[in-house]
Amino acid sequence: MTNLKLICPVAGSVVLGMLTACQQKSGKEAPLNIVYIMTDDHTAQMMSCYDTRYIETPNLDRIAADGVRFTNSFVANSLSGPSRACMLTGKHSCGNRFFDNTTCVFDGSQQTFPKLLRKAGYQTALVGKWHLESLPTGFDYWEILPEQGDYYNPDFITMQNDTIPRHGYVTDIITDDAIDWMENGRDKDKPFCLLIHHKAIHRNWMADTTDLALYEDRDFPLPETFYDDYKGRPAAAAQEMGIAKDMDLIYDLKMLAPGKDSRLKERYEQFIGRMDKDQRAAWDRFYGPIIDDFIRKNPQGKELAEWKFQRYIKDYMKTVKSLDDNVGRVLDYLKEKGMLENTLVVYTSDQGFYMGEHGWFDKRFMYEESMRTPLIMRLPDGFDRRGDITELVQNIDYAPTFLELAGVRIPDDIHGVSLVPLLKGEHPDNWRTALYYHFYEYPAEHMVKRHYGIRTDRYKLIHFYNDIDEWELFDLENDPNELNNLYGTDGYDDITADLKRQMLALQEQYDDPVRFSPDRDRE
Ligand code: SGN
Ligand code: CA
Repeated sequence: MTNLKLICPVAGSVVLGMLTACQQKSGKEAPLNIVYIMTDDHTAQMMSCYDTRYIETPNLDRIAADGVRFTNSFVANSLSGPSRACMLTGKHSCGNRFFDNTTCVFDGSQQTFPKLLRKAGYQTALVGKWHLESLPTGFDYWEILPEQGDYYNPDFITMQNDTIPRHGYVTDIITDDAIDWMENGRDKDKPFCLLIHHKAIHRNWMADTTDLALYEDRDFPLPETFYDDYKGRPAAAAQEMGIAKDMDLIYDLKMLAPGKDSRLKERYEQFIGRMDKDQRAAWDRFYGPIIDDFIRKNPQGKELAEWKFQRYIKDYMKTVKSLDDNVGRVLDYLKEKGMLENTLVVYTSDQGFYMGEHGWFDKRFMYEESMRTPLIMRLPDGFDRRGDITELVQNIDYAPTFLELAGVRIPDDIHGVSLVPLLKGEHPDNWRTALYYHFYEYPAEHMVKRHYGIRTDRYKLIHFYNDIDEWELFDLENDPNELNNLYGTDGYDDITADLKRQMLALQEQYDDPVRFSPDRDRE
């Protein structure tokens, strides 16, 4: 058993001393390392350990095969910055005060799990996407992308606050740096927690030139809800993230041709302008014939919508390929160094994503595809649990999980719950039965209205507010695609009242000042 809490049930800064003492005493126990890999916008539909309709991800599947797959894993606010703030603090957005990507700066003086681990003697490092505006705190080493970063020849901000241009493809570079830190950068006498946080697979899905030719011989099935008409769901109708109406032919789908223009053309030209001669030549060699064919066929209407879907899903999958390969490199490194036995490897994303469901790309909504996020863990020795964990879990749970694994006391103000009992095969009777969600970024890109809500195993209740006042209720068992809004329909009054009561209890528990008002509801 390598669970330190069982060996050394002590807290705070004394832990490392105790670890060493414990290690010496038992002669074999080594503190657990944590390698926490997170990608951007990687949705479970695009991992073969979750969904076999599309891509093969053999390396990600290795993580699940040697550990566990969470089948009910969700975020608290489906957007990058907020999601990262939730996972660092273990608190909902109202607790960490990072509500949206556009107006917030993360207060780096607040409590985070890397800080607590570091205080307990861990070496902590972060490489890749950060997206929290202020510079990272709580890490012995960090190197981050500015904002969203670039796919090709990206700049990195270093601990000296220099911006350094790097040559190559972003997923390779982040992985190189992460492995280099494990090999050469850390104090090998200490346990470590390494955050490898990728830019991939964020919009506009620019694959490595080595992967461009993949998946071109296949046509992928349209999701069942591709032609959703949003009946009874005005907030869903108001979004600007439709593949047919909003996805940009040049920026998103790379159809740059003389005489063609688009709103985001200049942005795309900046991205490809970063490429060196060889990268650019390979890019043009691949997209050139597709552009010619597109111009010749000149698809319109439904045909154009479906053509866009096929291009989108293929570019996305090619970008996943490099990610999967690079996760394989990290696993191979850990194996080669004999470190897999005492390292927890976590793989997740900052949120889920729409792959054409409801006709969309992007995320933000509390609907299933974007509230869900993949979560798989390769477990170290001593944790025999395998297969699926079905309990409701959320990204606020990672911080307390890592703390418990490191033997650090979980502070009382953390909203999340440690997943360690689940990893040990327990099914605690008092596990949560409902999740709270709150999305704030509106008005903003993609125009998804502000909303909060509650999700239980069976039902989801959402309140869209701000410049709209609309409720939605879904029965996830009978309507997994969330097409039929039951709010206010006959026979659902008691269920709705009960969900509202539970939701208010969560809003009070998490101290969310923007909350449901039962008094107004009765008016
Ligand atoms: C960018 C994208 C959006 C995306 C946000 C947030 N536009 O602004 O499509 O929703 O990031 O994504 S782009 O024109 O810049 O590509 S997040 O994952 O970082 O929250
Ligand atoms: Ca994201």
